[in-house]
Amino acid sequence: LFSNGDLQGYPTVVFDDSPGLGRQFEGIGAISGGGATSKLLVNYEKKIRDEILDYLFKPNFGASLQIFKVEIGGDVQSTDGTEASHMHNSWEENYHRGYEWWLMQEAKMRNPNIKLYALPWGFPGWIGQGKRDPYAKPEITADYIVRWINAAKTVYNLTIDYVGIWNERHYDITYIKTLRKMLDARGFSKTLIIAADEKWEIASDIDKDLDLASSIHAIGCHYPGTQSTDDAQKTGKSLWASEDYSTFNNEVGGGCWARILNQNYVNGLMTSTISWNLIGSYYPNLPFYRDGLMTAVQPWSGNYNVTTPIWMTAHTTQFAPVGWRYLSHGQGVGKLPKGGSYVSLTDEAKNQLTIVIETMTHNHSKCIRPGLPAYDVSPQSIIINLRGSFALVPQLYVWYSKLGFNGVPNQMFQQMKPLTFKNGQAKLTLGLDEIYTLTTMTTGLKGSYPTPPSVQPYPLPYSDDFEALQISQEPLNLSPQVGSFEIVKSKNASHNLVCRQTVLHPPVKWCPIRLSFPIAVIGDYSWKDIEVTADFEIPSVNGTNGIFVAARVDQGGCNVFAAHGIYFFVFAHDGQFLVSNDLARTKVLTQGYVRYDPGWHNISLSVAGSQAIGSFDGVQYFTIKLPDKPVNGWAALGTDSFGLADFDNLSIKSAQ
Ligand code: 147
Repeated sequence: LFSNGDLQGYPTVVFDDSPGLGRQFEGIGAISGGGATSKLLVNYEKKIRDEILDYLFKPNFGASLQIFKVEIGGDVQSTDGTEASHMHNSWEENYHRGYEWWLMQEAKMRNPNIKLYALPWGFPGWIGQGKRDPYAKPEITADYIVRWINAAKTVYNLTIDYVGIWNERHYDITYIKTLRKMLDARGFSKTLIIAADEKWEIASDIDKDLDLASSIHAIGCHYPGTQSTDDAQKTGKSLWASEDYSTFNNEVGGGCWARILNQNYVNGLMTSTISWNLIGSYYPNLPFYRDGLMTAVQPWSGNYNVTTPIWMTAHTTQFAPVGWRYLSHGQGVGKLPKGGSYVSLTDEAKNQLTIVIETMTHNHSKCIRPGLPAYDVSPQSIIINLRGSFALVPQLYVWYSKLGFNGVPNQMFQQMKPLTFKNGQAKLTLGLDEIYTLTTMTTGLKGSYPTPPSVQPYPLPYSDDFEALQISQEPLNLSPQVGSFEIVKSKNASHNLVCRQTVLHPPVKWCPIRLSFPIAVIGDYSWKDIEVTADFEIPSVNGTNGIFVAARVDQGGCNVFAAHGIYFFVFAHDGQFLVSNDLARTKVLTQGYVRYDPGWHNISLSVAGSQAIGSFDGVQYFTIKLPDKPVNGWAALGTDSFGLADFDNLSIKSAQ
């Protein structure tokens, strides 16, 4: 008889499918968008870009993501920039804008089984037909969304598996039903609706309304803090953390992600968790810098960082495909005796078993939100007891990570000696801030590429004539914060491809405040003494009133309208120029008139120390003494109002 004397005295944790299983696992994902979070990724040289994409999407290599959620661009600022709408205006459609189409194809190329999920943060202004409300005319908004889903299929052969309503803004029941009906009518009955990307409150409406209930696949809650409500659970709908994480991707970020990946199911029965964001590929000093699974902000050097959340993700995704079932609570899902949590998943045939255990301590696993109530974790040994279909499993493969703090290096996603079982029992000793995967699966692999090139400053002098781009593409490096900028062919042969601000009317916003003044920022936030020069033309039909170039621009994101800096505006109607200390033009430093005729012009602003010099068409118009602030910031260009303006031959150089 087998004696397990050395196992006595340790608490037993049972893994048993025989009492029945829990919910079906629907996958771990990440978001590109909400907004412009992948902006700088596109411009990496292909070889390095492919490496980055492998770390994110390639099965059994890195994060091996199972769901990819993208923004349906709405020409609105949606956190770190704007993403282009496929219909800037009601009379046109274009499916070659932005980078989400490209990114979805890259994801699918690596993993044909990855699920795609799409969600708008905002809408172009014409939606709502005069009311700045996407639900004023539900058919028009549903048509706008279904056209995007249809183009995914017809233009790119991409199947959109899930679609949402309006990110973190109110939902409308009539609109949800209208969207469901239109999807069904146009051949997209398999595209499932996730609602409402806010909190759980839609549960009570689902409860009251069978038609609404049947329109929705899952309730998607943001930043649930691992909890769901009784109401939500009682609907019987799948429960998703449809946006979560948003935490600086150092070791604490890794701890946050590992903890919520387990505990969103343990505490809240959530069967999918989706990270905001996929990859932090937006300039440092934009909001929520590095709140992605990894970071890539240096297309000019090729530098990127594979950070701990990538490997925390791999602990689940590399060993549990979408469609597996969780074991039930107390039989493979729960909290450990001395803190930490465990989940387990099995396939349909119950041939495979994957157990994920985490022991993240409180201060090493805080997420950006909500607050994390106090709890304790201490080192512990437990007996893993396999029963039911798993009683005879002789060994489990072991993958291990430990987040390093106070100078101790990380140990990330390492394969250890298998854990052998006698009489269905094995002892496991757990430390702090650790994650273990115990699995029958042999699929695990820690992918790696050579160390990326080192960090380099933004290259100067810098110039872009936009000739290397395709029509409809967004310019590289220029990061739109308001308005939408894309490459168009100029009527003027000597300019050929130019960069156009395309948005004609204020959009249905996502940010809490209204943003005017289309602006795209570029470069290095630490720039002080810089010269920014561009050619521009304001089209006579649908043109803006004026344009600007700027230096030392100190804010982006939803706060961009409050940005300070040095802005040199020129207005077309009378040739007035104006230099201001803020984008909103409340702090005018000087003004006057330039000689202005229709057609192409050249504008140049040079700031150095406490002096700024401005030239127009080669003629110097001002030399002024500058206020003390801001000291540094990005270069930028933009327009004074919505309306068309074309830019070309952007050039930036040091003004020291
Ligand atoms: C979310 C947005 O959906 C994302 O686009 C991104 O902005 C992300 C950054 O953390 O945040 O929006 C939220 C903004 C504020 C709260 C929750 C979500 N909040 O204060 O609870």
